[in-house]
Amino acid sequence: MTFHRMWAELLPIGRSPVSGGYHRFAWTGADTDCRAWFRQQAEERGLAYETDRNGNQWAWLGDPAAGDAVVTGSHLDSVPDGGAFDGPLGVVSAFAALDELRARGVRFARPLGIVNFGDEEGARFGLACVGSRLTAGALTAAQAHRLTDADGVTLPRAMEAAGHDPDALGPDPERLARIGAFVELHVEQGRALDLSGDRVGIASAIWPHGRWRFDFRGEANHAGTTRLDDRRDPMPPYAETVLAARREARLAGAVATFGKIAVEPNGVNAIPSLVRGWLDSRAADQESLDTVVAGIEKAARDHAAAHGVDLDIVRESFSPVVEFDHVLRDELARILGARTGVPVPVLGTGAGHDAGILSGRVPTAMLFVRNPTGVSHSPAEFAAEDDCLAGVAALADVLEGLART
Ligand code: HGY
Ligand code: MN
Ligand code: MN
Ligand code: MN
Repeated sequence: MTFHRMWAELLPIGRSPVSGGYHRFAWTGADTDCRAWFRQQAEERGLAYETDRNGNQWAWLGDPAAGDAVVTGSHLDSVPDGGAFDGPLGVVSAFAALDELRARGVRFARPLGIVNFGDEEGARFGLACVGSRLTAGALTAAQAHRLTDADGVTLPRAMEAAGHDPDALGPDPERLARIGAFVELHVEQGRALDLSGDRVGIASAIWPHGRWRFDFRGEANHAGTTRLDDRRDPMPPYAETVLAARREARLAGAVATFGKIAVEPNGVNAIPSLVRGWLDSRAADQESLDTVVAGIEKAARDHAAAHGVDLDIVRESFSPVVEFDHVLRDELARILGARTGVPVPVLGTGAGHDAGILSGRVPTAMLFVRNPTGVSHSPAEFAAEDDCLAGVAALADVLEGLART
């Protein structure tokens, strides 16, 4: 099946008819449909299919027990109203690259695996990269069991409802030990390749990043009858905190985003009792990130106190800086440079990936495919088909170079 046909099959799953954006949250119906698609791709190609204890899906050519496997893939879930490419491009390209290598008659000396990691975006349970974190031991089973969605459904119940037994969640060191190299192809989530005029690039590093929950608690009261001086309104200190986040991030050359908010009681004529905002912040280095978050926290506390509002700040997740494996990165650069005759650009990114989680355990690298708008986590996310096919060809060359007899 061609890249084009695979892409067309996935395209309608979980797409909003209104915005054209995707709503493929872990263990929902749309995610289940994507997972069924993955399994079908594996079986059509005669690959050995398995779901691991943490719900990640694998397709194998050759016996993974032989070890030193070359693995590629990404994720199929999305953020709320996400784009078509973030995640699926890496999975579709993996199958397409395998088809290309079979067409070239390449014989592999190492097992070749294709993976779909579960719940990369964390859109439903709040934590990103749940499948890879569990596998790498960066999230314990007990912590995973406590993850709950906005409707109060826990992760284990959601898995169960989607047909995955959650009893065995936990680290999977034997599986990781069988992987000799992991290469994730991903749409670029910025414009570096567009600006440099390249179709494909290699990742150098992922910025450290995290998510923090700010709970501003005040007192609900009537919007018409409560004098301004008598209010304990959590909305103004929240708003001041959003502005402080922008200021602090700019000062440090970092980024900070309040992109999700919950208000109680959420009535147009009621002063809120609670404003809960989630901060996502990222910086090129740990020190800058610490400075930004400390500055935002201080501003939030000062403004909350000035409004007689209580404040709790909880760090919900954190991912330290990732430097991808230098040996593997150089190998990718050599393989791709030999093919095209021009050096392949190497770039860093502020986006998190399963590759970042795995990189502490397995030699890991990433390929990026040009995104002319630079937009991601939005229906406007885009990559031209020619560039996607260039990505497939690059991935095929890399897999061939790594796994050939
Ligand atoms: O970077 C992110 O927000 C997610 O891990 N893709
Ligand atoms: Mn993403
Ligand atoms: Mn992604
Ligand atoms: Mn009334």
